[in-house]
Amino acid sequence: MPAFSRRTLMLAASALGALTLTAGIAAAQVPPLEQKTTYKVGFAQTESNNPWRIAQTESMKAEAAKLGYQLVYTDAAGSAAKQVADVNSMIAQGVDVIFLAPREEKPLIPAVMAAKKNGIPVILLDRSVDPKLAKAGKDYLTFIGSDFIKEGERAAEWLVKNANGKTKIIELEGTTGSSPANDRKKGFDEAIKKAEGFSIVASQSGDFARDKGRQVAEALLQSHPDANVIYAHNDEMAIGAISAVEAAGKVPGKDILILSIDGGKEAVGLVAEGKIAAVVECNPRFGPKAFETMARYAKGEKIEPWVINEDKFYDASNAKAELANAY
Ligand code: GYE
Repeated sequence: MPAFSRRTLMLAASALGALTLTAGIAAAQVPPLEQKTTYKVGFAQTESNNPWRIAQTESMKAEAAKLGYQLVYTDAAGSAAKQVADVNSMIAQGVDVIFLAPREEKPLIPAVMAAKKNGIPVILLDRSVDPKLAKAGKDYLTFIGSDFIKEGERAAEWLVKNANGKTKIIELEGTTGSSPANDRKKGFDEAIKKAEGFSIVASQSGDFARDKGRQVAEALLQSHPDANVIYAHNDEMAIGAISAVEAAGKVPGKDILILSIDGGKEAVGLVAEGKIAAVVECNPRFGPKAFETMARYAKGEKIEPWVINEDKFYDASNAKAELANAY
C-alpha cells in the first residue's frame, strides 16, 4: 500500500474517532449554562390543587423576583400530557433553564429529552423521573427534593413505636406513577413488613387529592371495618380521611390513627388537635435552593445528582410549638 494512502487512511480513522468521541461526549452531557446577570427561567408545575403546590409556586416566584429573573410559569392542571406540552412551549420560547416537577415518572421523559436536545439544562424539582430512562448529570442536571423512601419509613417507625394495639392499616397512595407515591409506599410497606403483628389491609390511590382521599377512605373503611390506622401519602388525603372516619361514626386519633406526609399548617394544626397522630414534613420551599443550584452550575461547579431536602417531623410532642413555622 503506498505510504500516502496509509497516512490518509490513518487520518481518516482518527478523524472518525474524534467525531465519535465528540458525539459521545455531547450525548453524555447536560447542556451548559452561561453565567449571565439575568435569566429567563421556566417552571413547569404539575397542578395547584393543594397548599403544598401553592407554597412551592410562591417560593419559586418570590426567589425569581428577588433575583430579577423572568419566570415563565406553567400549571399542567394535573395532566402529564399538558406538562409535556408546557415544556415544549418553554423550549420554543428559548428559556435558559427549565425547572420541572414531573407529575409522573415515565410520561415526562420525552420532555426532559427534548430540552436536552435543544441545549436547555433541566433541573427536576420535588418529583423525579424513572432512573432507568433518564439520568442525573447526563439527561438532566440534578433532582432537588426529599428522600421519599425515608419519609415512608419514618411514618412506619413512628407507628410501630406508638401503635398501642392499632395494627390494621389502610394506605392512601398518591398519584399513580409519581415518584413520591412509589417511594412513600416502598419505604412504609417494607418497614411494616419487618414489624411483627402489623398488616396493610388495603392500599389504593387517592391521587394526592382531598376529596378523592375522602372517597377512597370511605369505601375502604366500609370494606375493612376492623382497620384502625390510615397512612396517607399526603396531608390532603389525610384531611379527606378525617371526614370519612367521622362519617363512619368513628373518632380520629382514638378509634383510628391517621398518619400523613407534607406538614402544611392545616395538618400540623390537626396534629395539635389530636385528629392526625403524626406528620412527616416534606418541605415545599424550593426557591432559594433551586436558584442557588442553577447559579452553582453556571459558575462551573460540579453538581451532585441529588440535592436532598431535609424534613422535620410533627406529633403531639411538638405540633403546637411548630405550628407557626409550618407553611
Ligand atoms: O407531597 C403532595 C404534592 O411531589 C412531594 O406532591 C410532592 C407531593 C406532595 O401534590 O402534596
